[in-house]
Amino acid sequence: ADSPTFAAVDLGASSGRVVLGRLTAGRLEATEVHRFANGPVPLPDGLHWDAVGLFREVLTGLREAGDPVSVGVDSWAVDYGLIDGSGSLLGEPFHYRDARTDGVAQSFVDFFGARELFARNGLQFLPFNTIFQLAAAGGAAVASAEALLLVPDLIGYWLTEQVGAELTNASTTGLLDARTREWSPELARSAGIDLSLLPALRRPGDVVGELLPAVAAETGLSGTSVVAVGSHDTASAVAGVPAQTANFAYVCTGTWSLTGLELPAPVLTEEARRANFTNELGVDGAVRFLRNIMGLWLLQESLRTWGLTSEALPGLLAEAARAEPLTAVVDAEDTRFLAPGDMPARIAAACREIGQPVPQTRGALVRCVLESLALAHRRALREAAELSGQDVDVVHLVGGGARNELLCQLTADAVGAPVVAGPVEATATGNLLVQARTAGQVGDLDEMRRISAASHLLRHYAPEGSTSRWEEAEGRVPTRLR
Ligand code: LFR
Repeated sequence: ADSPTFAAVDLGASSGRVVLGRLTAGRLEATEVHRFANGPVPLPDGLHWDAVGLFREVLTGLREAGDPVSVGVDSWAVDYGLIDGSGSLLGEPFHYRDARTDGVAQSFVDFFGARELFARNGLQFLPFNTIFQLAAAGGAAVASAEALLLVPDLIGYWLTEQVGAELTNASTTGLLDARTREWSPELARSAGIDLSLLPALRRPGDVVGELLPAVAAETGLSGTSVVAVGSHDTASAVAGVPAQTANFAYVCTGTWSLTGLELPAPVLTEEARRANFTNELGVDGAVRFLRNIMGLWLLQESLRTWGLTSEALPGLLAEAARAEPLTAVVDAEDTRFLAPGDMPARIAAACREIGQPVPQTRGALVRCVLESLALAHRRALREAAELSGQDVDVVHLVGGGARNELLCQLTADAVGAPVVAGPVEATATGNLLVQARTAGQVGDLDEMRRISAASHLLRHYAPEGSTSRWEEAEGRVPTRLR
């Protein structure tokens, strides 16, 4: 008989997909059966996600899924839906790029104390952390809510009617205690919510439940269960990194560049806080010690400003490859780039502020974006190594950016270490492998990574040139210690 199949639902900020996978002879065969667009929806009260629309796409994908033994759902982090006592969704979830947290997050931190907060939850200061979103929303927004469900848990609820909070994604909310790995009553109180709003935690690999009859009828599936995976997409991506050695770093590229190390324990020092590192949880309890770098959002939003689609990308990247190296770089972690809007104008303003030439052509601007990302990867990895004491021998660049040869080469050059690029679908890979483990087919994370390495064509980039050019460029971008 054929080996069992698994279905991964992977919801990204700009697209979602349903991917089928099965293990044969130590390799994962994965096939995408459905892909759909995603993005912010501007409503009068702010930027939202179309969660119900996403669920419909999930059902459409599952209809194409054949006969999987299980389904696992992952998505971006921090955003949530609220449901009331009868299970109704109380409004479309807000998008993390919505401006309602502007200023609120800072005053929350000023009040709570930045050190105290970091010592408690171990999280990087990002204005959209769930804890700040709740503080911005205010008590009235949650008054009639019974449960707060992060996006993959909301989709899981609609598939099974089971309520829960998967741990890797819970670790991005700012409401989890970094030491005990349980919801923190003090943090909940500070966000103005009742602890009971936060559902019981579940772990990657736990069975969430069986598909509801209506879902089974709609998709034609029977006997399929929903399994909790690393439901934070970055947790699944890191599980899917094809690392073969212990001293590896990762850059998970997509809308963001999540750049850092996997560690056995969180780094909660004052130095780590000031360097704005985060300690998120990975599959099997590993710590993802990383920084959020703006990522390919800088490029996506520039294309949108120019009225171009991704079809224009190959031409622009070719121009960028020919453009003069390292003429202008900006801080790719600057939150001024967070909101949707005119990206080239913001990049130009950032260049002017630090006395650098403004890129004069689209090719030069794309080069500026990619070099700024490579520079941010360099800085984050060096600081991660310093703060954790763990060396970096190789950088695994996974996700959509692994297709971008210029980004991969620039990253190798800037970091001064070899880059192994791929898989593009690291997140779906990690999602599927956790399900395969629940089915008894896979062992530990090391084995998952061996399977990932054996299943994908990986590209190797050796560093070229001296890193001193990058050192000089780094000197032009001020650090932002907190
Ligand atoms: C990447 C990601 C990041 C998270 C950001 C916002 O897709 O999940 O890890 O910080 O989206 O949720």
